[in-house]
Amino acid sequence: MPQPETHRFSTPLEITPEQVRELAILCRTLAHDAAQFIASHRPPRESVADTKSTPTDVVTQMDRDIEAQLRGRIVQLRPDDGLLGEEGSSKASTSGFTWVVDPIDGTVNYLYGLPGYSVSVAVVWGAPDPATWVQVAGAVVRVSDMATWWAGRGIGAFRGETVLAINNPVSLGACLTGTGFGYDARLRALQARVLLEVLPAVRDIRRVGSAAVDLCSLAEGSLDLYFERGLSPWDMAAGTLIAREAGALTIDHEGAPPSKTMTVAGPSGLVLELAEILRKTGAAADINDVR
Ligand code: LIP
Repeated sequence: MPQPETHRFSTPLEITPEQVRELAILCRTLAHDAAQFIASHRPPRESVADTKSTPTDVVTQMDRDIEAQLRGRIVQLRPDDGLLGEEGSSKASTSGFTWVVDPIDGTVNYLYGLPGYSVSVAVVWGAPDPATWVQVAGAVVRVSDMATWWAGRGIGAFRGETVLAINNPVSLGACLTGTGFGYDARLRALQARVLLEVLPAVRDIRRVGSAAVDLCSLAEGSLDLYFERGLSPWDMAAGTLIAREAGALTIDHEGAPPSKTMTVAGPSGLVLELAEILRKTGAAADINDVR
């Protein structure tokens, strides 16, 4: 008798390294083609099509067009898989696999013509929820220079064909640390307070504007450490896998899997040190309670 879908998704993932690699290469191809389209079709002066959670959380027509293109290709190539996209795509999975896509991560950079934006494509096993998903493969392509980072579960992380490995700085004080800020002014006020504690403890802070690029920069050693509150599944689905396959520990501030509440990534000892500062500063506090 066929098992209900929920039962099937709770079964462990059984997949060979060759199958993981095939999925990783598909992520890479989809992200690469989308990035190429963006690079060749960006109008000289881009404009805002709409806003989402707050007036500063913008969406452009390109975000929507790219998500529609990714959706079309995924449905055609992998009809049984589910889909979750930043611009609203949501399709249930009947295979157990779900694609988690961010058509443009770093939309504000895209809008202003700054280089830190990317396409992120990942495939996960189970519900597309960072608390429970099994990340299988993912790719991030930075549009400005077509830098391509990709990884598969258990097969490593790569930039092009180069194997990636994180840095191992001697102390927190030696860490160039990436972070980002949310779109809600109350959250930003809290994030500014947290920075008062973090900034003196690290080498310096970088705010590039694309969480996916930050996590890949960590993977290749152009950042040492990364933390951010407020990431959605599509911001981190490919990036946290790439960082982990390059040797990073990826957790929330309490040691659970990364979540919207907090993502901390880097060498394990330093991640734990930074997580402790984040706990002490109340970085994950309810923003309604923050004064
Ligand atoms: C953005 C990020 C950025 C983060 C923003 C936002 P979007 O994604 O990746 O680094 O700080 O809060 O989530 O909205 O451009 O796809």
